[in-house]
Amino acid sequence: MHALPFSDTTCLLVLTGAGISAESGVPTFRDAGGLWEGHDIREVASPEGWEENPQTVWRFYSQRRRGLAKVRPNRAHEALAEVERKLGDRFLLVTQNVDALHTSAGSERVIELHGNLLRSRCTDCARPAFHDERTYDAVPVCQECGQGRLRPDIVWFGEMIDRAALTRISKFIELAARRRTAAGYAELVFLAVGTSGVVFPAAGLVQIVREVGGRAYLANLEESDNSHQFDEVVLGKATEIVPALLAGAR
Ligand code: BV8
Repeated sequence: MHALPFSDTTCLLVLTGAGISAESGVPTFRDAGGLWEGHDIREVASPEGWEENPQTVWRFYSQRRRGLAKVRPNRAHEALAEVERKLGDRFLLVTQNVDALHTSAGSERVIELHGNLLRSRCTDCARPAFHDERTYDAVPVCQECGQGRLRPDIVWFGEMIDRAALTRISKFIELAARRRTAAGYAELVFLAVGTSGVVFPAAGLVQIVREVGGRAYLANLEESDNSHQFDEVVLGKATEIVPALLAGAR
């Protein structure tokens, strides 16, 4: 089993997808074959689906909120929280997952690129997104403005990713790329875990890292859509391969 090439100046950027939470019992996007909990993805995870049938969307997200009550972080989530404690600001974790399991495992330097299942926000007023574990059969009205409808604080297909999040990621890459190893690489290692490499802009990160001279590793159960873009692909279950890959972190 390979470990990542750590030195005491290595910067580690990690991207996780649904596969890292699979062993915690959270259904992946891919295994659903595009039919999450019996719903067509577009129907429940797009602005069009929301406009057409907000109630169906809330039933879908309520079902997933209920599912979260039973799940816990696994050894892969915990290994990433451990590495963050060692590397500090030389570490950044970007997740496509909305299950908040990285935060529960103790990770703090986390960017939730696609939002968070346990937050809701108003479609109309400027009320900031707020922690919300409630489940809804009918579409809730915002208590603050009395007009808007509450929606899950999730980025749906066709919706923009938070600009500040993207800026934070590119700054991390830029800073790390300025430092070179003796072998001439950027002091930047990119590790993607449990993602099919289908959804953008997350799936485009490997390309950006390679362009600045960073090294890219994929830890996944099987080859992904963009496996060929990685320096190395380590196949296996996240709870087994991620702790081993991170063993040399310092
Ligand atoms: C954007 C929220 C700018 C929902 C999600 C046409 C019109 C509009 C947009 C587009 C377009 N064409 C392309 C786009 C861009 C679009 C996109 O990428 N589409 C894809 C489908 C082609 N992206 C967007 O719309 C993004 N916004 O681009 O804005 C814009 C705007 C308008 C027009 C153009 C551009 C927003 C994307 C965010 C979508 N929201 N989630 C929710 O989660 O409730 S994405 C959804 O897919 C989930 O977040 C999920 O995480 C994500 C990706 O899936 P993965 O995480 O990779 O999970 P998956 O199941 O696919 O794979 C799991 C992997 O794990 C597998 O490989 C498996 O082998 C592995 N695995 C399984 N078990 C294990 C394991 N590995 C290790 N161990 C195990 N045990």
